[in-house]
Amino acid sequence: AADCGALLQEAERFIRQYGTELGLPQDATEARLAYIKDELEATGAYVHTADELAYGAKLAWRNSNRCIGRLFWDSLVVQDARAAGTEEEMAEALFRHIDYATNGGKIRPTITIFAPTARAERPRARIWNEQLIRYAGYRQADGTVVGDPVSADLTEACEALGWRGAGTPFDVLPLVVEADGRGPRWFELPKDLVLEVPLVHPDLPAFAALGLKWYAVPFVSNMRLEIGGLHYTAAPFNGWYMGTEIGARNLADPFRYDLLPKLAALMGLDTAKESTLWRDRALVEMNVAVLHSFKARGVTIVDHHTASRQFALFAEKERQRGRVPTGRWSWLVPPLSPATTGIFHARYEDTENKPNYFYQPTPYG
Ligand code: HEM
Ligand code: NRG
Repeated sequence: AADCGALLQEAERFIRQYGTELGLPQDATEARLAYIKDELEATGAYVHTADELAYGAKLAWRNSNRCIGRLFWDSLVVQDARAAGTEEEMAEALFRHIDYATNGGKIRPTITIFAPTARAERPRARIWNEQLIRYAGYRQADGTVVGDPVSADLTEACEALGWRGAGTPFDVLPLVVEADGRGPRWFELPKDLVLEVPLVHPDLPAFAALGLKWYAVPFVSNMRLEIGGLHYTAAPFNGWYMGTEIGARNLADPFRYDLLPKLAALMGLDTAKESTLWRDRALVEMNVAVLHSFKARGVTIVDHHTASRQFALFAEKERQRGRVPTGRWSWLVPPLSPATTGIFHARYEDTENKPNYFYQPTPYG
């Protein structure tokens, strides 16, 4: 009952914002608040309506200061999976999410929301994966990693649960989920659910020989969605990729796939001197290949110039609505040719509003 007051305050803030933005009659909001107050006193928690849940998830996206893709916040599709009480039911809902959102390449921004908790440190549902689809990383005796180094710890955790991967650089990790204090249990993803894009370059035929690919859809699955004081500790969401996430970071970072030296060699660049800008030239062609390959396969993707303009439009619309567009410049600014985009030359207030998506402790390792 002590922190019931804090929860009520958070609930009230959210319910009032919900009512105001959707133009609900004042007495409906007051009645809803009175109901929630009773529910909180009786049970220590309250239950969002399906509409509150859906709007809360959208608001959380709108408030995500590190996200450049927020122009489309109001079109998020919400799958209510609060009733999933077993690992099997969670896996089923996740498979459905992947299938619906992937949509053969015409990606639909979607979120699946599992059971909430009033106390974030006591989650009922958790997903161990950082993303529903990600490549394993296998630590080798010599300290190198086969696959994606970012997944090395989770890969070892999966192996400790009995999972064995093929050992290629692009093995899709299994889903690892916990429901209501049980588990974890792991589930191999059905192959036909995982859309991938083989990477080719529009005018470097030799590029294909690198044998690269990436998965079509980023499903962020390790963040906590907070709405009105309730914590949804399993609430995986997806939009589509901005090309630089793959081409300038995942495949290029020295601590990820680290492919710029290989590509530069393939391009015949002089890598003995930094001043040839071989890194920059390889980086551009890597990003050309990513955007070209996704488009060739009919998979939704956005380049960083278009995304920056979409973000400026989002900020403009927010101001028109009388709201302050918030953002974190260091994340919004793209990692390729930053100063060619408007974001580089803009400034945003990094105020953290709720509802929002937050980091939470890793449940393994
Ligand atoms: C971060 C783009 C949809 C929530 C990001 C980042 C990019 C991006 C480029 C930075 C990622 C990084 O540097 O690692 C997009 C695009 C979308 C989209 C192009 C297309 C529709 C969404 C959706 C949500 C969302 C649907 C939630 C409902 C977030 C959050 C972060 C983020 C919470 C911060 C992640 C972190 O801190 O690791 N987004 N996004 N985004 N986005 Fe979006
Ligand atoms: N940089 C990560 C993905 C982070 C989220 N990005 C999005 N989110 N586009 C990567 O895998 O490269 N989204 O929901 O679309």
